[in-house]
Amino acid sequence: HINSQLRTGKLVRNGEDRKPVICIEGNIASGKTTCLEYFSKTSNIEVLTEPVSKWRNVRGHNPLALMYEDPARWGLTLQTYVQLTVLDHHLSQIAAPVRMMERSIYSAKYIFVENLYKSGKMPEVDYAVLSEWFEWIISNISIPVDLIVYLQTSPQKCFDRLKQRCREEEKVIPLEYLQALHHLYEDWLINHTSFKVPAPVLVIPADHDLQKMLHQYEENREKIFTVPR
Ligand code: DCP
Repeated sequence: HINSQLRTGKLVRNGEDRKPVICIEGNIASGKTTCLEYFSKTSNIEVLTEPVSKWRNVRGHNPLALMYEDPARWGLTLQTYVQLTVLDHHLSQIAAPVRMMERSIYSAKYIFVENLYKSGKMPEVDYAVLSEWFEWIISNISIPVDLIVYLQTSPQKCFDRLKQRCREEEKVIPLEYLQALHHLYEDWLINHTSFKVPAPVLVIPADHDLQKMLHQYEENREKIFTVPR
């Protein structure tokens, strides 16, 4: 079953014939990139990592750094650009029978924009404009997601990894920021108390060291690629 799905990439849903899309979700530094890298070695899978390099350099500007320096001033700027670049990923032609991608337009809105607004760092008018854009996009453009793989971490673990990887822009991130994102993720994907979940969720505990994580990815391979029909 898994092999035939991988070979043909066919997924028939609502009479529509298209290739399955799997989104990898999780907190900052939860290990999404490692997960995607691991599965990129599988043939017949196309892997799209997040366009974070674009967020650090748009025509010579760094909206990611600006957002961390002054979220109230630059949150809208970054999140508008994130929404565009992620939408571009969702809409790009799928080159292999299955697509795996980092995050989605949904988490950009339900986690990051929501967090900026809820924590009082985004003016209400900015939130309203971003929300109008988002609502327009998801009501007018088909953005299929067939499975969400949620890398579930503790905020403390992400904080430790963040300090280790030392990305310049992220040096200012406090533990509380990761805790807030964690709660938004849990309410969305585990407790189902906030926003509509666009696809079935597979939870993978992701606090473990690299070896154990790779082992778990292998153990979950079948579940991941036998995308629910
Ligand atoms: N970011 C943001 N708003 C978004 C998406 C991301 O402010 N809508 C920020 C958070 C991080 C940076 O962009 O500082 C990169 O975010 P990710 O968590 O998506 O990427 P990582 O590289 O941290 O993922 P991982 O370590 O899990 O591979």
